[in-house]
Amino acid sequence: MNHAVDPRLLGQEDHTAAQPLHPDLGSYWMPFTANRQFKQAPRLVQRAERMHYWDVDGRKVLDAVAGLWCVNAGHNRPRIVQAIQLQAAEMDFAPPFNMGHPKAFELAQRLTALAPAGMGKAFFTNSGSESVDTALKIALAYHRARGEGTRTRLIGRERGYHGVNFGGISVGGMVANRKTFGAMLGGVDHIRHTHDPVRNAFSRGQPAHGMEFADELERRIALHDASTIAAVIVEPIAGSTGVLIPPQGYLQRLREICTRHGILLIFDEVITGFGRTGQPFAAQTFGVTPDLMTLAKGLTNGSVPMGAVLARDEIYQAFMQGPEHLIEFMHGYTYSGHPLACAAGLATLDTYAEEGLLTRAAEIGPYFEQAVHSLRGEPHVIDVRNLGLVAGIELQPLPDAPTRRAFGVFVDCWSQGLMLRTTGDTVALSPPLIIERQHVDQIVDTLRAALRRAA
Ligand code: PXG
Ligand code: PLP
Repeated sequence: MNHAVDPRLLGQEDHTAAQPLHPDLGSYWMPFTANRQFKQAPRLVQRAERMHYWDVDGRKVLDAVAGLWCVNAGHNRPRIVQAIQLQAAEMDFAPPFNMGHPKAFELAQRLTALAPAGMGKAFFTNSGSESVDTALKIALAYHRARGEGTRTRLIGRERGYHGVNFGGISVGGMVANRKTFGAMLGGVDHIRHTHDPVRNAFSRGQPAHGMEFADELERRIALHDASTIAAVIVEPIAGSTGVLIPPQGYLQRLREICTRHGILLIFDEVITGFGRTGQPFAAQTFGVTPDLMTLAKGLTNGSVPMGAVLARDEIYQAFMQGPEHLIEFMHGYTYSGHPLACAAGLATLDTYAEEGLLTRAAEIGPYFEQAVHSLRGEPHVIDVRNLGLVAGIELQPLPDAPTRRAFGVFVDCWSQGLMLRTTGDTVALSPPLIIERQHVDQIVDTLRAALRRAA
């Protein structure tokens, strides 16, 4: 056996000499992918650094989506890479039930210190989907622990995305993600989405119209009675369904209604967390504090899978009753607080802090806003919306072929050295927070040219 240190660990690798990798694609059933289409013309990346990927043929590609809304500090940041390497060598795994390791406690402490005041408890998961299901279970168990076990209903929103587990798709509002999977959770209802292009197209920041959409919650409460409702879950900004920015006053009104009726408000901040909106969390940007907050993605800068649920202290305290030797919340994952993920999370928070990244979107946001709104008037563009370092550019769908126009733009941009994301007929931009003006220019110039070529 060869025990020599791999030169890549010593930073001595010559990337120009890297061999192209062209594996057989047959066995992998790819997630959320048109498998047959992809395998005919695969897009395979092999290496990444800061704002860029390199594909298996060595082509450099600018990353305008932070991987998948997660690599907020940019790729392969040395502190994070090193923390993972050191942790892997020191301790691979620690059982999370009735055992612990210091980094999990330290990360919980550091994370809650970033959160709105009063959200002092962190429960660890391995993904956003698990965070959502965990938060829904906390909400149900919380009411029961307080003697309000009739509060079993959950309320989501149309065009919400809350991951792919059964709880998440039940409260979610993406038809395609739901329709094939049967009855899902019972006792779930939805309020309407906030997209209103007739009144709000080409808004910069929060749109002016639509605060009253929150009043639908009052109607759901009137229908079911507050005593049956446990929680309402929304994304502060709906990401996956096309970057829908909340109208001014809307989240405040949701908060006010929930508080008045004793209903928990859950913010799903899987995308909006960790600096995307110009503050550590969108709750702070919008000045609305939820009761529970779901996190993932930027928590480890995308480097090791990890999610978390942050809870208000009173919620945790409601569970801390009964005999002390009994488990208070019957829930947890084998990999909750995994050492590699905790090490990556701590190094990620260090990187964010050292470089001021959690507020950087507020600094470069105005330049980004100006640039994306310059696409107004380009072919097919029917709306541009933005906040912080996230934007949606909505295209007129091709007649009888929804999504195809945007997907064509995505493929074109990829061929021109730019990776973006499309959802439906909306192009989504959510670049790493280390982005510089020249990258913003490259993104908008490349996209503009692709729009002018688009069918
Ligand atoms: N909640 C929100 C708000 C999300 O955006 C999840 C939960 C689920 O997280 P996991 O880690 O289980 O994937 C997400 C994830 C897209 C896209 O195309 C977005 C996500 C996932 C996949 C695709 O916009 N966000
Ligand atoms: N399925 C089986 C058979 C298991 O034993 C476990 C965990 O012990 C799980 C599923 C859940 O796995 P995880 O804790 O990684 O979510």
